[in-house]
This record gives sequence, C-alpha cells and structure tokens, in this order.
Amino acid sequence: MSTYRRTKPGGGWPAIFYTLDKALKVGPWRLWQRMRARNACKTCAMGMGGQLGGMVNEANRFPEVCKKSLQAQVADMLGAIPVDFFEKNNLQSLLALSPKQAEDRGRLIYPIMLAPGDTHFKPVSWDTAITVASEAIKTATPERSAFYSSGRSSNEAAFLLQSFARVFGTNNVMNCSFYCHQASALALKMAFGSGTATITLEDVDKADLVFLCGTNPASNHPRLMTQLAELRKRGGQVIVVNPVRESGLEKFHVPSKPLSLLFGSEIASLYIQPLAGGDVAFFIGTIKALLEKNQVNREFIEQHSTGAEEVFSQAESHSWDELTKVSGVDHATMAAVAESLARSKSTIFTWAMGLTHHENGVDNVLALCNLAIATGNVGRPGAGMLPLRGHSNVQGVGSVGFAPTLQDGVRAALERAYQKPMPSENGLDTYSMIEAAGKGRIEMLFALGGNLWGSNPNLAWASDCMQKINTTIYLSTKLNPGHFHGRGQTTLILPVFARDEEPQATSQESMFNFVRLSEGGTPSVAGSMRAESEIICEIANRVLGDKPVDWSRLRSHKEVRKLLSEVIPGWQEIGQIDETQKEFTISGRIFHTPVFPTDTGRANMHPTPLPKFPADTLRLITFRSEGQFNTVVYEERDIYRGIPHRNCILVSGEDASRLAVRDGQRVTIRGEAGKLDNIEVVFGKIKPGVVAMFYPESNQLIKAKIDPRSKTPAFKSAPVWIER
Ligand SMILES: Nc1nc2c(c(=O)[nH]1)N[C@H]1C(S)=C(S)[C@@H](COP(=O)(O)OP(=O)(O)OC[C@H]3O[C@@H](n4cnc5c(=O)[nH]c(N)nc54)[C@H](O)[C@@H]3O)O[C@H]1N2
Ligand SMILES: Nc1nc2c(c(=O)[nH]1)N[C@H]1C(S)=C(S)[C@@H](COP(=O)(O)OP(=O)(O)OC[C@H]3O[C@@H](n4cnc5c(=O)[nH]c(N)nc54)[C@H](O)[C@@H]3O)O[C@H]1N2
Ligand SMILES: [Mo]
Repeated sequence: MSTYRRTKPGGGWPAIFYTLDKALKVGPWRLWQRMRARNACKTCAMGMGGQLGGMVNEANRFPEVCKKSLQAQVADMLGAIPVDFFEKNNLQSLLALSPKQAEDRGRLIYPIMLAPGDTHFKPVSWDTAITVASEAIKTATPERSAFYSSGRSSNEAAFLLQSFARVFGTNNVMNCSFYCHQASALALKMAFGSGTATITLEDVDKADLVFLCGTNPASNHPRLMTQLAELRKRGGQVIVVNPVRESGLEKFHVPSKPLSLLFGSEIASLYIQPLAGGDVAFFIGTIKALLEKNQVNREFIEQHSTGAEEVFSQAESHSWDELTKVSGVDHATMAAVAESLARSKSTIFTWAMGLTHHENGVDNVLALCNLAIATGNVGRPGAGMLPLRGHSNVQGVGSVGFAPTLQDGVRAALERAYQKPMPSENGLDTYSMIEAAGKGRIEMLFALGGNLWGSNPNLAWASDCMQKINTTIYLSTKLNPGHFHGRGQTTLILPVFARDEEPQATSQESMFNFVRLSEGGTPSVAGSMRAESEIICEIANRVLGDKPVDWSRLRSHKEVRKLLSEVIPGWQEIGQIDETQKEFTISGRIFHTPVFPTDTGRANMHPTPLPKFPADTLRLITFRSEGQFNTVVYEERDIYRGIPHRNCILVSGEDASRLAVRDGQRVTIRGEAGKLDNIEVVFGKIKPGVVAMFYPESNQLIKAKIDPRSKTPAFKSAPVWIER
C-alpha cells in the first residue's frame, strides 16, 4: 500500500552534487572566496562565519557548510534583472510569477516604482525614489505608518530604522518573529526571565540527551546535525517529536565526515509521532509519568523553581486516556521518554515552528520549559533551552529594538541618546498591522527585506489589506511575489547590498546570543544598489531634518555600534568591536548556574491547558522543503522527503485508504480560506489525521487562528478537506 520509494536520507551526495553544479555556474574560485569571506552566513541563525572566517563556527571549527548557505550565496551572485525587464512585463505578468520564477530573475539593481494607475513598474532615479518615499512618510501620520523587518538585515540597519520610526513618533515597529519564534520569546521570558537560548554552542557537546520537538534541522539547521551525529557516537540519545517521520532525522549523511557521508549517521534514538498540536498533552504526560515513578528532580524544584505544585496537580488531574487521545502518543511511549529523561545527566531541549505555529504556541513552549524545570535540566553547563531560531539575524533585529514594545531600560536609554521622548502607546504586531491596513488605517508601510505578503495566512485577504496602503516601500535584494501582490497604491522597491557586499562592516546575532562582525565586501553584480543603512539615514534626514538626531553622522556603522553599546542591555562590548574585532556572547543571557533574571531569581513553571481541535477534519501542517528558504524557492523537488514537486500533499497510508485516494492521484484541497486544485497525493510516514503541504503556496488555503499571546498564526494545525 504505502510507497516511500521516493524518499532519500538527508544530506550527503545529493547535497554535494548540487554544490558542485552551482559552483560551476558562478565559478568555483569566486564562490570559494565568497564562502570563506569574513561575513556571517546569510541563512539560518545557527551561525557561522564572521571574524573567524566563512565556514567556521563560533567554536572555531572548520569546515562548517550547508547546502542552504551555498544556495543563498550563489543566488546573490547569479546576475541581475535586465533594465528592460519591467518594460516587457506588466503588472499582470509579474503577478503570475511563482516564488521560484521571481527569485530566478536575479538581483534587483536599480530602484523601481509603480504609481497609482500604472500598468508597469518603471525604473526611477535614487533621487526620485528617496523624494517619493520621504514625502509619503511625511504625509502619513505616525499612527498610520508601519515599519516591518525580516531577519536578514544587519543590527545596524534594524537599529537605525526602529530609531527613525520612534523619533518620527510611532511604535508600529514589527518583525517576522511574530510569525516565527515570538511564542518562544514570551514563554522563555515567563519561565526564565530572558527570551532567548540559555546555552552556548559548546553546551551541545556536553549533553547526553537532545530533545528535538517540532523542528526539522536536517533541512533547516543542517549544521546542528554534525553535533547530533557526534552525540550519538559518544553514546548519547536523540529523541525526536514530530508528526512527520523526517528521513534526515532518522539518518543523516554529514558531508564533512567521510564515513558518515558513505553510510549515514544515525540520529534519532527514539522517534515519536504525536498529532499536530498534540505536544502540550505529550509533555504533560511525560511529567505525569515522571511523577508516577517519583523521578522529578525534587531538590532542583524546591531550591530553584516556583509553580511546580500547580503544574503537577494539573498533570495528575488528566487521565492517561485523555492525554493519549489529545497527544496521539501512547502511555508506554510517554513512560519511556520519562525514563530516558530520568537517566540523562544533561538534556538540551530544542524546538522550532512545530511548537510555535499553533493557537496555543506559548503554552507549547511553556510545557516544554516545565519539563526542563521538573527534571532540573536548565541552569547548568550541558543542559538547557535552545529555540532553533530562523533567519540569520532575526534575533539581533529583535535585540536592537525592532519590536512594538521596547525592553525595560531601552526606552529611557533611547530617549537619552536622541534627546526626544519616545512614543508610549502600544505599537501593532505584524498580524494586527495587516488587519489595520485592511480597515484603511495604514497609509505607509516601510519593509526592510522579507516577503510580508507571502508569509501571511489567507493570501487573498492579505492582498486586499495590503493593497489599501497608500505607499509601500520595500528594501530588497531580489524580487518575490510579495512585492506585487502586497503592493500599495504607490510601490517603491529599492535595491540593497547583501551583507557580504556592504561597504562598511555590519553585525549579526546568532541563536546562541553570539554577536558576529561581518566585514562586508564588493558587490557581486554591477548596479546602483545601496546599503540599507544609507537609504534609511537619507530618508530619515529628509523627513526629520538633522535635529535632534544627526542622521548623517549615523551613516557610520561605527557610530551606530557606539549607540548600541550604550542603549541595548548586554551589548557593551560592541562599542569596541571595531578596534578589537572581538566577537562576543551577549551578557546576562546564558545560564550555567540556576539563578534566573526573574523577580524571584527562580525558574517559573506554568500550567498549560490542553488544546481543543475539531474531531472530523484533517490537520494541515505547512512546512518547508529542502530546497527553499522561507518564501524563496530554489528547487521544485524535496529530495529528503521524496516529494517530486511543490504541488503535493503528504498523506498517511491510513488516511489515504479511509478517503479512498491513491498515491500519485490529483485532488483538490479545501481549507477555510480557499482551495487548491490539481494537488498530487504523496504517501508518507506522517501521523494519521495529519497532512502536510509546502509554505508559502499553501497560505492560500488557511485562515489561521491567532495565538492571543504571541499573535502568531496557527500555520501548523489548520483544518483542511481532501476532495477527489
Ligand atoms: N533550508 C531552510 N532553512 C531554514 C528555513 C528555510 O525555509 N529553509 N527557514 C528558517 C526559518 S525563518 C525558520 S523559523 C526555521 C524553521 O525551521 P523548522 O521549524 O524546522 O521548519 P518547518 O518546516 O516550519 O517545520 C518544522 C517541523 O515541525 C514539524 N511539525 C509541524 N507541526 C508540528 C506539531 O504540531 N508538533 C510537532 N512536534 N512537530 C510539528 C514538521 O513536521 C516539521 O518537520 O528554519 C530556518 N532555516
Ligand atoms: N504557512 C506558513 N506561513 C509561514 C511560515 C510557515 O511555516 N507556514 N513560516 C513563517 C516564518 S517562520 C517566517 S520567519 C516568515 C518569513 O517571513 P519573511 O522574513 O518576511 O520572508 P522571507 O521569505 O524570508 O523573505 C525573503 C525576501 O527577503 C529579501 N531579502 C533577502 N536577503 C535580503 C537582505 O540581505 N536585505 C534585504 N533588505 N532583503 C533581503 C528578498 O527580497 C527575499 O525575497 O514566514 C512565516 N509564514
Ligand atoms: Mo522564521
């Protein structure tokens, strides 16, 4: 019945052949130089590069490389969009471009504009572009303006743009975290008083058990796989919690290790497939099993935590039957996990979108924190919490204040630095901003990178909302469908340098709270691109003049870094980084002793109610393929999962026979927001009751529920129906 014939384990030769092929396209030597340049890697936040040189991680290990960093690198080097492209392609044909087609056009090298009533984008001079942008911002009131950032930009650009927005008078400053790890930041802050990882990269080498919940690092954080393979080799355990059996998490071919490359390294020692959204019940069940055998860490709980009683009595109040039903995991498995945890000396808990993309995303992460606290696995070397963050600098963008609320002390420090009161009302989060645009309440949107449109649920709705905005200003390296579907009445797209082309050094923060310095370089393609910071300073100057803030002075990244060292807690060292070149771990965030920056100095446990899902629908997970980086699609196939193209739905054999659909059959998928026709059914090792499709295309289908605390859409448990 079931055919897994198209599935290949992760990494290894396919990745190597791909690399060779790409290297030939841009020239192996040119690519090697780019990869070795002293710039932080452009893809995920696992982090490598910086002053130690490209392909080197923060523990100074070489070679560290993954296919994704190559893809991103090559894509930036592959040539530019011809000048007559926008003359030959009207808006209608641009709207028809798929994410891959938009990406494959190449680099945008000149500013373009679409004015009201225009049928075509037209190249414009920088002077016109800056004038139109500045006038649009001046005309919009601060309350009706919004500033968005993705996580690819530098700390310097993000700090400048949020500063400009606040001096202009608005807190409508939001980043892609609201669609990503915001639930992790909130839950970690509630539990430990600090919203980021509690451990460093070296801690991973000291653990004997790693929990991987709702994350697919084989594709999305490939360099973690080397460490997991090593952990298994030294006798450690890896427990995977994922409704999909990801082949790369079962076995992974580590490219830099010859034996592993040939035979593959085993990763998961135990692979658990819960229902999508079943994690809270599974974590509670594991605590219940620990309690039954009196295996919770009483000493740690008494000395270093609060809230245990409530959490334990909640666990005791749920029957095994209930926990099994909601989680989709049987009692014996939860007991086995509890046993492994009890035996482990040092456990690290890692997770990503499988936990955060739910209506109860904050609860999912809180429940995992409870498990860590109950077993005393936080606040010492080799044990703790590790959210696998997304974009290469998404954590930095948030740290430097690109968020609607400023951290304690940052606001006062900004007021001192800029000698101006900062706005005090609450700013909009990302989803609320799109809603506000739909109600005609946003006149100007300034987007520092990203594809805000494509990242939204319910794309038809997102188009309607965003097209009501008077002027939308995008700073981008390349085209994506969001530029066209998410256009304003006037739309400007301003071309920028990638970080390894910037004339000045920039900095980035990894998911281990490690701040790197990227030295910049020369443009990969000839054109009139500018640095993000330069564009921001010029617009700020035109809108606000040079008082009280002298924006021209802030064109110097060194000056910006001085400000960062004064304003952002834990960032003192960045003030001297230009002289010392010394990269650093942000102070106050790594917990190697069980003392936490909470009110009581203890770790806080919180009860987490069980979620409710409709009984009779399939739950859709929208995930990433091997060959994409978010809304940017590099390859149509997903070689790791053996999915031949992007218009597929992954279905279990059980659901397929219940619904009488065959492997390879074309079906219609209906969701709450729309339907997609001609979708190919692919049988796979996915939990019955759960199906999966690729993001961003599947965003047409779903009208995601929003987590009331993190404001994050439930991208991983949307109801869908399969129609033959
Ligand atoms: N190659 C590549 N790397 C990337 C990215 C990329 O697009 N491509 N994107 C970057 C970004 S911004 C981010 S945020 C990260 C994303 O990294 P991930 O979070 O790993 O990515 P996803 O593909 O969204 O989903 C992760 C996994 O969660 C599982 N899952 C879904 N629902 C549930 C659930 O309810 N419970 C559990 N336990 N598991 C579930 C899915 O089966 C999938 O394996 O990766 C970053 N790195
Ligand atoms: N259904 C569903 N929806 C999701 C998700 C999901 O799993 N399922 N995941 C969510 C997540 S985790 C995230 S993070 C968001 C992603 O949201 P975003 O971060 O907004 O989207 P990206 O696709 O990463 O943005 C890619 C674009 O960034 C621009 N870019 C690339 N490099 C640079 C640079 O150096 N500077 C500038 N200025 N621009 C650059 C290019 O134009 C490129 O097309 O999507 C979210 N949406
Ligand atoms: Mo993300």
